[in-house]
Amino acid sequence: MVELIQIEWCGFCVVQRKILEYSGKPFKIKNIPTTDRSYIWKITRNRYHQVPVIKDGKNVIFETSNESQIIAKYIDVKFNLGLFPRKFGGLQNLIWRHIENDVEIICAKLNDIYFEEFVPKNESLLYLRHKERKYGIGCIEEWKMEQQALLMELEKWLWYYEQMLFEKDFLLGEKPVFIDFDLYGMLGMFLYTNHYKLPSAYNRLIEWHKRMETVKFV
Ligand SMILES: N[C@@H](CCC(=O)N[C@@H](CS)C(=O)NCC(=O)O)C(=O)O
Repeated sequence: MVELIQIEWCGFCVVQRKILEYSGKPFKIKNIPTTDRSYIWKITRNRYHQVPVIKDGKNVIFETSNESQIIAKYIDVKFNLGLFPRKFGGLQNLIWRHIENDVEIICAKLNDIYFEEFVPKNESLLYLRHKERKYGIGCIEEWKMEQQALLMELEKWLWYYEQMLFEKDFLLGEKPVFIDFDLYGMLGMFLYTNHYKLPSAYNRLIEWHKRMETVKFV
């Protein structure tokens, strides 16, 4: 059985979790502490420390770059889900770059504003230190001050996706493909704290999101 090694609120983990749920096949979840990657380091034989990773029997699958979608492609092939149809080759790559860069960074900052609510107390120092080493001292306080501007920026990016849904149920057609799961994952991180909602004017995105909550591969 496939095992997903994850941190619950990480957008990239939500993507793979949702794909596995969509497949309808049983899978296991192993949550790891955000500040302790030793389990991943061990199973990847000292080659990787990020989440998500999946373990399928003896196979341990992880990404090799920010551009790769190795885990999603592995699950796609294993369960024949059709998430990477040839007709959308190249197009999906362009869109997932936007989702995993422009959309992801805003969702992550908006989520991190509330990190004290969901990161266990004994991990909060290392978590904060990790953020401040990457983004500079006081970054969380800065994002708190910029919260409204960040929400407006996210709304601007989400308008693209609202428009893509004008005449279809999913982003590229009548069935979900990888980018539907990718966007769902980043929004999963944005919505995780329950402090935010999708923009109320974006009816199609809201309907799409509801559809994604329950969609199953048939
Ligand atoms: N391109 C990778 C990105 C994964 C990623 O950025 N994971 C983050 C968590 S959201 C991570 O583990 N970062 C290293 C760290 O937090 O120490 C993917 O699609 O899985």
